Amino acid sequence: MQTMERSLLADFDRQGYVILAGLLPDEVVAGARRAMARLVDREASSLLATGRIVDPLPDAPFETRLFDLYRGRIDDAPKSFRPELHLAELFDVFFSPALLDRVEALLGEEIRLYPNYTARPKFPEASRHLVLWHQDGGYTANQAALPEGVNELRMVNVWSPLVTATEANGCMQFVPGTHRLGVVPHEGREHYLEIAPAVLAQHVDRAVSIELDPGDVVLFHNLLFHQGLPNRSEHIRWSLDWRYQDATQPTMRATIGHLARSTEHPDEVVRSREEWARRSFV
Ligand SMILES: O=C(O)CCC(=O)C(=O)O
Repeated sequence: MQTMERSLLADFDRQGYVILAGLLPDEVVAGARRAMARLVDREASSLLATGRIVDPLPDAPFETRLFDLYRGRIDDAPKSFRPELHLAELFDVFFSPALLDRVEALLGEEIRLYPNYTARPKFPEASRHLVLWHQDGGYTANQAALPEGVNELRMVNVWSPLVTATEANGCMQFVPGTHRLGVVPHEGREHYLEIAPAVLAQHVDRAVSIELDPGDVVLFHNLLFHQGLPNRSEHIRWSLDWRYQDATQPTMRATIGHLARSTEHPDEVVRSREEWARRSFV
């Protein structure tokens, strides 16, 4: 095993996350921002067509346009984009060879892009965009329903910003080491689940802020306690989050995702931007 892989595995195992600074090249980030800008264009066209706005603000900056379009009707704004992400440019993000090499070190050779990939335009001060302390496993796992021989879903979560993410605009926070606690109780809140307060209180003082630049990627365990801080800036905190899974396991969802690497089913692997754009959220 190479030194890079050894330290990746050791850090991931110890703290439950690893930051890969500058992993995505500038042109990949620029492509992803262009793709998101097209989604914003679509929102503007639909608002215009239904008479909800008179000015589609074509010259507003990427960092504020979607927010500006929904000013005064924030509750109607999209919280996230998901099926819309079959856009050619995002192939370079989700199927980045450098990223998949790291994921392969963690999960092995059979890798699925899990059917949970999301772009989040986190608006300033909007509670409906606030993701509370949770474990992804708290959403996915009905542990009792796991097939025989499967103790846990082997997954790696990925988060990467499309604008610089800081404490001020709502970067992620993690509590290192909490991936070792298993799935803890969660409670339903208005928009999302939240880790039960009595459990959270025992760990939250060790939270760290994950401030990242575009191109940086953080990999984290799907049982790690994490949240997005509130956005107290005047612009949108745009980010992408997605997950890979050991493709020999079931997704435990009605959707099956897309193969990213496979020696068992090489014909089913997504191989190009065109193919990614042709496929859909399944
Ligand atoms: O981007 C955020 O604020 C939250 C994202 C998240 O919870 C996740 O990626 O699992």
